[in-house]
This record gives sequence, C-alpha cells and structure tokens, in this order.
Amino acid sequence: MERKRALITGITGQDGSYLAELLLEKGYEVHGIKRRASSFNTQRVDHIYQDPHVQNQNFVLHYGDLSDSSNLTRIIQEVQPDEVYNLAAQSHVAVSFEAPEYTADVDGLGTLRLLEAIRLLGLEKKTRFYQASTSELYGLVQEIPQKETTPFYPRSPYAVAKLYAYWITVNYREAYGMYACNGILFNHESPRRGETFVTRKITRGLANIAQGLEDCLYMGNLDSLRDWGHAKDYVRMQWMMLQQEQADDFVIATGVQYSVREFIRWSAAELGVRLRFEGSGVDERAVIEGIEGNKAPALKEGDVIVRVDPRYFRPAEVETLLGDPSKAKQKLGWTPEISVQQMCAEMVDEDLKIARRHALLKEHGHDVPVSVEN
Ligand code: NDP
Ligand code: GDR
Repeated sequence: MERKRALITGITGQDGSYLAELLLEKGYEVHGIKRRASSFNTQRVDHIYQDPHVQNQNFVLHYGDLSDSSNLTRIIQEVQPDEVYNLAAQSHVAVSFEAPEYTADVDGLGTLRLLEAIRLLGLEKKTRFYQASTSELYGLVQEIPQKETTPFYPRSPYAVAKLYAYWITVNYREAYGMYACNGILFNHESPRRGETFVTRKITRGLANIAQGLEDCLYMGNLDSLRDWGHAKDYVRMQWMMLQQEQADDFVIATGVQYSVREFIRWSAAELGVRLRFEGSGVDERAVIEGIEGNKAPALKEGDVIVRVDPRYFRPAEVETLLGDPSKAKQKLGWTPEISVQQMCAEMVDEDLKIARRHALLKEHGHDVPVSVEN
C-alpha cells in the first residue's frame, strides 16, 4: 500500500514539530511549509531533517507562506496530500493587537486560501483538512466549562481572525462535502513552546534567574486562568480527528484550570525555591521565602524575582478558560496522559539545562541571549 502523504503548515512551530514526529512514526510521508527567514528557523525539526540528496525522502520542507495563494496552490498540487494540517498562524494574542491586519490575513484568509486551493485542484474528495482552532474563540466566556456548543465571543484580533477560519472550515465542509474539521484546542505547552508565551516565559525566566543570568521576571495578568495541557497529547488528537468516518469539530482540553500565579509557584518549587506573593495589582511581587537544594545558586531569601509590569496587560483580556473535552473522550477515546504539573517540571528541567549552558558561556566571556518580551 502506498504510504499516506501529509502536508503540515506551521511545521517549524511547537505543534508542527510534534505532529511531524508522530506522522513519521506512523509511516507517513511528511511535507511541511517553512517560511523564508534571514536566519535558520528550523530548530524544532532539525532532528528529523533529511538530506534532500538522499533518495526516498519521507520528510520534505517547502518554502511558502499563508499569505501567498499561488505558492500554496503549487505546493498542494505537487504534494497531492491525503491530509492537510493547517497549524501555521501568527499565534500570539498580544502581538495580534499590534499587527491586526497581518494576523487577519494569515490566520483568517490563510485558511481560506488552503481550502480554496484544495477545491480548485479537484482534491476536495481526497484531501482531509484539519484547522487549528482555539479556545480563544470563547473569549469573554458565555458558559463554564466551554464545549462545542458554547457561543463564541472573541476578544482579540487573533481570535476574530480564527473565528473566520473556524467558520470557513465549517462552510467548506457543508458546501462542498469536504472532510474538514476544527480542533478547538485549549492552551498546550511543552519545552518547545515559543519563549514569549506565558508558561515558557516563566520556566525560562526563572531558570535564567536561578543561574544568575537575569534578576527579575516581569509579568502581566497573574490572575488569568487557563486550562493547560501538553502539546504531545494534543497533536495525537489532531491526527485522530482526521481518521474518523465523518468530519466533526472537537474541544480538546484537560478540564482543569489554574492561574498564572500558580504556574509561577510550581516552576519556582521545581527549582527548589519557595515563593511568597506580596502586594496587589501592579505592585504584586514574588519574594523568596526559602531555598532547598542547589538548582538556584544565584538566589537568596528575600530576593524579589517576579514583578508585575502593566506593559504586558492586554487591551482586552480573556480572564478564564476551562474546557469540557467529553465529546473527544466519548467519540474518539482520547484522554490526556501528561498532567500540567508533570509538564511544568519537564519545561523547568529543559530550561535549566539551557540556562546552565549559558551561565558557563558567560563565565568564559561569551554573550548569551537573555531578554524576552510579551
Ligand atoms: P507556533 O507559534 O509555535 O507556530 C506557528 C507556526 O506558523 C510556525 O511554524 C510559524 O513559522 C508559522 N507561521 C507563522 N506565520 C506564517 C505565515 N505567514 N506563513 C506560513 N507559516 C507561518 O504555534 P503553535 O505550534 O503553538 O500552534 C499551532 C497552531 O495552533 C497555531 O495556528 C495556533 O494559533 C493554534 N493554537 C495553538 C494553541 C496552543 O496553545 N499552542 C491552542 C490553540 C490553537 P516560524 O517558525 O517561521 O515563525
Ligand atoms: P494565550 O497564551 O493568550 O492564552 O494564547 P499566553 O501564554 O500568551 O497567555 C496566557 C495568559 O497569561 C497571561 N499573562 C501573560 N502572557 C504572556 N504571553 N506574557 C506575560 O508576561 C503574561 N503575564 C500574564 C495572558 O494575559 C493570558 O491571559 C495561547 C496561544 O498559543 C494561542 O495561539 C492559542 O490559540 C491560545 O493559547 C489557546
């Protein structure tokens, strides 16, 4: 039997890299779209990269961009994919307030361009389509917990663009009989998470502080509540969604929520640091109450290592998200295997390894990257 071919947009991102690994394990030929950048941007997939001079490649990267219809059409024509996973996006909510038009183009119209390319190439009965929809669609939540039938109320240019993408996916399913699904995924993280999303900003920042590379981590809204899972569990679900008899939309979540403050506390505990939160609002800060072990050699009791900086507040915030994954559990038999606490420990561990390497470089007079925004 011929092996299945998948095309992943956003293959260089967190989810794209885990999904590519999963599909390769399953025997797929995996094609991915990467953007041209002035420096290398394939770190997350370098370990599965194959020399293009070798015959019978099962991992192939194509240059492309979701803003470019002709490019997308050419790639889809060349690849003739059985499955398309549309993971590419300007995926940062805060950045979408600064670049709303670009975000609408890539995250909203980009989805249309892919669906339309599949249709115009006559592949609408062959190619199955997965759209990376998001819990941000619920925004100002209308029901707790949120499930597939909960009304949407987007609160950012990112979420509004993703709302268009959600509905155009449903529309192509209904209008042209395409197998097209939305996975409405709640936040999912990993050691490969982008450095400016809140979990990674915390684990990376605290690991750097523990190694003496930074003094203090500046954060936005600590009260924000999120339902966090592990990206590895969530990409498994993306694949499962395209293996059903009929296309459908599913909420993917853990069903448990925690605050940003709690995530900070767990990360610090993983470094052997006990924190006390003092003050409130923009004056809130985390002070070290006690230290155990030797993972944080640069710290001492009484140090203030986290402060609130209003520059990280958003013009409109999504205060609380909590998903109900019952439909995915019942219909697809999916359950997450990695808890948020295990995930936090894994992320701290990986960031500590990087921080230790950087501390060593610094000791020998080399420059190291430390700062992180958003
Ligand atoms: P990342 O930000 O890690 O990855 C985004 C990917 O999209 C990167 O490969 C990026 O390329 C690529 N990309 C960005 N702009 C373009 C463009 N104009 N043309 C082509 N490619 C582009 O996101 P995640 O892996 O975390 O998320 C994957 C998808 O799932 C996104 O669509 C996101 O919005 C959505 N989502 C994510 C959730 C999460 O918690 N992670 C939850 C719900 C939905 P480059 O590497 O060059 O920047
Ligand atoms: P989110 O993720 O906006 O939910 O979108 P992010 O990790 O950026 O923020 C989560 C919550 O933490 C609060 N927060 C901060 N966030 C960042 N980035 N930096 C800070 O310093 C900070 N301080 C507090 C935020 O205000 C927010 O409430 C992610 C992305 O992956 C989207 O692409 C995806 O669709 C959704 O998750 C589900």
